[in-house]
This record gives sequence, structure tokens and C-alpha cells, in this order.
Amino acid sequence: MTQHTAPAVAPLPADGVYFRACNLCEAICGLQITVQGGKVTDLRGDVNDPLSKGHICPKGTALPDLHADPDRLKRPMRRDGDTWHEMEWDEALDYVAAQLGAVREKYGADAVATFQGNPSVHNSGTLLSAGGLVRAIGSRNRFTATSIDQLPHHFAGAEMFGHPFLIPIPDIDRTDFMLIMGANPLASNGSIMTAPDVRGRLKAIRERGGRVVLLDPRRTESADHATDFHFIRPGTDAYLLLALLNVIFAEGLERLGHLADFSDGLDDVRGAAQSFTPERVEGLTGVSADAICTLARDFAAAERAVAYGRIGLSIQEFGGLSQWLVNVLNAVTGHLDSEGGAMFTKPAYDLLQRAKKGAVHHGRFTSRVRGLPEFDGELPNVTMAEEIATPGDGQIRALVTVAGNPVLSTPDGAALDSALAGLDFMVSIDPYLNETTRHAHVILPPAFGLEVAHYDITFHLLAVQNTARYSLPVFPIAEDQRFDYQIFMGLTERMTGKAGSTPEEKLNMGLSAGPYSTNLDELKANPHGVDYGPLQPCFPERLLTASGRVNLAPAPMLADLPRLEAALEIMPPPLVLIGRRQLRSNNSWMHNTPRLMRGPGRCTLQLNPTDAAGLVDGQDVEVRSRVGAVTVPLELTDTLMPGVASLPHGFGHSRAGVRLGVASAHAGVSLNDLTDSRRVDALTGNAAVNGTPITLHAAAASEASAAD
Ligand SMILES: Nc1nc2c(c(=O)[nH]1)N[C@H]1C(S)=C(S)[C@@H](COP(=O)(O)OP(=O)(O)OC[C@H]3O[C@@H](n4cnc5c(=O)[nH]c(N)nc54)[C@H](O)[C@@H]3O)O[C@H]1N2
Ligand SMILES: Nc1nc2c(c(=O)[nH]1)N[C@H]1C(S)=C(S)[C@@H](COP(=O)(O)OP(=O)(O)OC[C@H]3O[C@@H](n4cnc5c(=O)[nH]c(N)nc54)[C@H](O)[C@@H]3O)O[C@H]1N2
Ligand code: SF4
Ligand SMILES: [Mo]
Repeated sequence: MTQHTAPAVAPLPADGVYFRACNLCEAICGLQITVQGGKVTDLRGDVNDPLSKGHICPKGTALPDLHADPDRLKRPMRRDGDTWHEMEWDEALDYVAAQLGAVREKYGADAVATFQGNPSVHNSGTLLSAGGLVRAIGSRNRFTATSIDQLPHHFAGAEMFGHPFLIPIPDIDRTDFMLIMGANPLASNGSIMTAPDVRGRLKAIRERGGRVVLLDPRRTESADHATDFHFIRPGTDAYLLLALLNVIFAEGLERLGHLADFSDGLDDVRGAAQSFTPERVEGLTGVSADAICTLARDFAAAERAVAYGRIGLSIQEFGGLSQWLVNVLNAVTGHLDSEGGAMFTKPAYDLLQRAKKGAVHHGRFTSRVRGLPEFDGELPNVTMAEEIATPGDGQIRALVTVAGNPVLSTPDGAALDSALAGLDFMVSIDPYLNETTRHAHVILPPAFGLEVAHYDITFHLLAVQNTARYSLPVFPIAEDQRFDYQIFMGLTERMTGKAGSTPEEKLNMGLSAGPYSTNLDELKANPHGVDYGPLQPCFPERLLTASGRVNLAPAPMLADLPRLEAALEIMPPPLVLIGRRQLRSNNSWMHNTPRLMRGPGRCTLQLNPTDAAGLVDGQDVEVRSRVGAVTVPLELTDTLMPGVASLPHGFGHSRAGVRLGVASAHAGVSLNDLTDSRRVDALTGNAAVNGTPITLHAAAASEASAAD
């Protein structure tokens, strides 16, 4: 029960037409928002946005709903047992800073952990200010969503090109051959490829006579827009990529193009691929040797081609090798840093501007309990629960979560759930009382969405075209609301005596120092965004390796190959589980929006009919893994590869004490109650949530069982 004080009344937005970017996903679509009488009366894509050109998806339309959500929190809350009491902001910030300080004082800095979740990257105030607090805490126990997502991309970027953010982006608008592995941009709207309207961009490839080849264990929404589709068994992409390279080298199809002058390691790559013939990997991957040979030849021969591997290649046991090999495939066929291939951006706010050449990015320390390596100052989030639950020096006693819901979003969420209950102190900076924040002692809810000023530092850096766009708020906030950055600066100041610069000051500085010498005033004067044109080749100038050259065969990758080789000998499990992104979901947090939840329940276990073993479509099945079990309706569909089942992530809203009325009515189950924190990509430390071995059983005391 909450004891309510007077509710905050926010002033109404002025009537008018507003332009801003949607900050819900990586597509960063421009929006045109009409406000009349204090309400949004029309919301559509901004046709004048140089990147999105009017594109919008159903989630963008739901943005105003977040503000009207009765479950959304606006004032700090302190938990006393199961009861929540509202607090004043100053009182709350004083209290939180004192509690964090006390734990730090008593047990040392490492006893205070932080977890920064996905929306931190979609809010420039959060992105630019949370770091101040993290530094003030000074703990090695720093976690983010990166290590259950794109860490292998950063790892490969750091090793091959010298910086975690030197990640090649597919030049989708100029390519004639796009090989897509482990991505479903028709549902996700594109990732590490900011490309609003992927559907239109893929159609354009087909219309100019090009090909789109998709490899996925599920015949996805994106498969409808491909020219060729192949099932691939989860976790076997590294074998497939090595086999493609094997054919390319065996047939002398390699060409480095301009990379020949500034790259090292071609012979090592050739050596690595030598034993992985298409015949050797076809059984394991499920892709025929014929198909592999043809794909290798066509890809190498295409004048403008690009291989793009996304989350399906990262959240698996060979994520680091897979992302490395995608880059290598592009490089050795002349498709890296060249038009229509995999290219690098030149963003107006450039995170690389002040980066040092030859910096070390990983392995400088390891996690206490399991000894997994850090990357860029953060530890793998698969270690979080054990670091909280295992007694000893350096045990985590306090936690700060920011814009994250790790109980639903990280493997073995149930173990984390119970670990969180044992913390001495937890604070969550989040507008919702959800599966994770229910464990907090204090919740500090920021203003968000249409209320915040925003610049997409990360996604302009990952976009298929160089553009810049600054968004001003549409909704004003009430006097007793705070922005994320004010919360971070308030806590940092209380802990260190110094608050640091505001996000606007930092943005302005970064933009003026950037390649286009722009600034916030200039961007404000261009509310639809500024176009700096298509991606340009930038090697070797932009390389940040110590040698100033591309490292095609980094030592950590070569050292990981025996692990891949050894796995060839292990019998694959009969049935494995993968995730499934859905257009009308956003990880764990938009299930409270009625308009996105309409229609039949979406949290179903999809399975190929050949694996049904007597189970029937629509019946409840119990899914078991090493760590847990869930009961969920079965959906038989031949869109799944035999031997593979799929469940969406981000559901599971039935835990007690959450305040998510709509989401709880569509609770579903959490995929991460089945995934296993022991399954990890040993090279990068990324969680291997896809490919989890499972067994199926009829839910109601029946003997019917499949695949066990
Ligand atoms: N099995 C499996 N697990 C997965 C994935 C998968 O494919 N399979 N995907 C993974 C991926 S890629 C990711 S990125 C993670 C995402 O997982 P998390 O990083 O945990 O993020 P979300 O689930 O999106 O939770 C977002 C939280 O941020 C809050 N929020 C929204 N906007 C703001 C804001 O402006 N400020 C603040 N302070 N809070 C805000 C919301 O209320 C919500 O509580 O999940 C991962 N988990
Ligand atoms: N609507 C919506 N959009 C989102 C999100 C969301 O939750 N909902 N989340 C956002 C976030 S945080 C991210 S990181 C991006 C992710 O964006 P994408 O990478 O496009 O994510 P997915 O749609 O999960 O696509 C991954 C694909 O990999 C396949 N796959 C699974 N295992 C394997 C494997 O071992 N090998 C291969 N080759 N394929 C495999 C899956 O079947 C799936 O089709 O999406 C973002 N956009
Ligand atoms: S595609 Fe992404 S950025 Fe575009 S409207 Fe939808 S959620 Fe917003
Ligand atoms: Mo993500």
C-alpha cells in the first residue's frame, strides 16, 4: 500500500505541432506530434527526418500512453516491508547517498554494485550522467545489459579495429547482397544498424536486382522479405562462417581490396578456416554443404555485399568468434570499409573523438566468484547473482539499478530475484515498480519519454547514414518531478561534493568538438534533423589499434578456436530454446500499454510439429531446463527449425508486489527463468541465453513428453 501525499500535477503541454525522435528503439524515428487541449491528438512519422523519412511503428504510437499510465511512478518511494511510502526528493536523495556511503564505508567500494539497463542508452541525460555516479561509487562490480546483448560486437571491434565502438554498420542502402544472420529487423526495427523502415530498405535491395540471404533457426517475419532463407541450428554460426571462409580460400576468391595495405593476419585466418570444410559442418549447422559453397561464391563475387550478424550471433556460446568471423568475411571479400559493404560512421557527437590508440579494453580484472573477465570496466551480468549471494570479501551488499529489469532480462532470473532480497540496500532509478525494482528500498522515478530532451549519442554512431537530431520535450514536468540526470547529479554531489556538468553542456561540447563542428543551437534550429550524407570509407585514419592497422586474426580469437573445435565432438541436445522478439514488445517494459497488448496472448512456446511427440497445439506445456521450469501454452508451427523451441523474453509479470496492472493481466512466463547463468561465451563473458537445452512435458499430470 502506498501512502499518498498530494499528487504531482504536471502543467499541460502547449497546443502546437512538435517534432522529436522516438527513443524507444534503435531506429530513432522522427515523429510529428500534434497537441491540442493538453492532449496528443495526432502522432505520425516525420516525413522530413532525413533518416526515417516518415517511418513509424506501433510502439512509437504508444509513446503518449506511457505518460497517462496510472501505474507510472512520479515521486520517490521508500519501502518498509511490503508497504511503500512517498518521500520528498531532497530527503530521498540524502537518504540514498547516505545508505550507499555507509555500505561503501563498511565493506569497501566493491560492495556497491550498479546495473544499467537498456533504456539508459536511449536517454542522453541518463547516458551522460549515470557515469558520474558510477565513478563516485568506484566499484568493480559494474554491470549493464551489454553482456546479454552486444558485448561480442564490442569485443571484436576492440580487437580488430582498436575500439569497442568501431563496429561496422551494413551499408544497406547501397548494397546488392545482404547476408543476415541472427537478426530479425522486421520485428526489432534493426539493431547495430539504425535503419528506420528496414522493410522498405530490403525491398529496395530486391528491386535493384540484389539478394537478401537470411540464416535463422526460425523462419521469421524478416524471412518474408529475403530472397533466400536457410534454417541454421542455434549456436553453430561460427562453424558456418568458417566454412564460408574455407570455400573462399580454397577457391582463391579472397580479395582484401584497399585493406591489403593496412591489415595483418590473413594467413592466420586462412589457417583457422582450413579444417572447417562445408562437408564437416553441414550436419551440425543444418545448412547443406552445397548451400554453403554457393553462398560463399555468390557473396565473394558480389561487387557490393555485406554480412550482418546481430543478437542471435551474440547471445550464444561462440558470440565472440561469430562476430569476429562476420567482420573477417566482410574484410577478406573486399566488403569492409567500402560502399555497399560494412562501413563505419562519422557521427556529429563522436565517442571516439578522444579515444587513445592501442588502449586495452578487457581482462584487466576478473569477477570474484567465477573469475570471468571484465570488458571496458564492466563484469558479465551472468555473475551478478552469485556475487550477491556468495559470502566473503568483496561480496555485493548494495545495488543501484538504472533503467533495467534484470530479474526478467538476465539468465536464471529467479536466482537473481532471490539474491536481491538479501541485499542490505537497493535503490532503483526507474519509473515503474516492476519485478526488479520491487526489491528496492528506495525507488527514484525519473521523468521520461516525451518529457525529456534527448540526443541519440549511441544510435547516430550506429546508423546507416550520418545524421544528427536533437529532441526537445513535448510534455512539461511538474515541480516535484526530476529528470534522470538530476537524480544522478544529486546523488553524485552528495557523495563527492561535486555534481559535474549537465548533459546539455556535455552535448554542446561534444558536438562542437565533433567532425561537423555543430552545436545544440544549430540542431535546435533544425528540428527534423541534419543530414551529413552516406557513410564514407575511413580506413586507415579511423583505426585505433596500436599498429594503426586492421588485426584480422587477434590472439584471443585464435586462442578460442580449440573450444569451438572441441564442441564439434559433443552431441547436440535434442531440443534447445531460443528467444523471440515481437514488434509490439520492448524487452521487459512495454507490456503495461493496453494498445500494445490487444489480441491473443503472445507468450507461447513455439515448436515444430515434428517435435510435438503427442503434445497438441494450444495445450499448456511444462518447459524444463537445468535451472527451472515454466508452464506456457504450446504453439505448433513449422516456422521453427526441428529441434528448436522459441519463447519471447520480457514476460513473466505475475511476481508479487509489482505495480503493472495491464502487464500482470497478460503476465506470461519469463524466458530467463529457464536460461542458465552458467552458459556463457567464455571468450567475451556474454550470456549464452539462446540454445538452452530443454525438455517438454504435458502440464497437467500427463505422461506425454517430448524430446527427453
Ligand atoms: N533470454 C533473453 N534475454 C534477453 C534478451 C534476449 O534476446 N533473450 N535480450 C537482452 C537485451 S538485448 C537487452 S538490451 C536486455 C534488456 O533488459 P534491461 O536492460 O533490463 O531493460 P528493459 O527490460 O528494457 O527494462 C527497462 C527498464 O527501464 C525503465 N525505463 C524506461 N525508460 C527509462 C528512462 O528514461 N529512465 C530510467 N531511469 N528508466 C527507464 C523501464 O521502466 C524498465 O523498468 O534484455 C536482455 N535479455
Ligand atoms: N519490437 C522490439 N524491438 C526491439 C526490441 C524488443 O524487445 N522489441 N529490443 C531491442 C533490443 S534491446 C535489441 S538488442 C534489438 C535486437 O535486434 P535483433 O538482433 O534483430 O533481435 P531479434 O529479433 O531477437 O533477432 C535475433 C534473431 O536471431 C535468431 N537466432 C537465435 N539464435 C540464433 C543462432 O544461434 N544463430 C542464428 N543465426 N540466429 C539465431 C532468432 O530466431 C531471431 O530471429 O532489438 C531492439 N528492438
Ligand atoms: S521503430 Fe523504434 S524508433 Fe521507430 S517508432 Fe518504432 S519504436 Fe520508435
Ligand atoms: Mo538490447
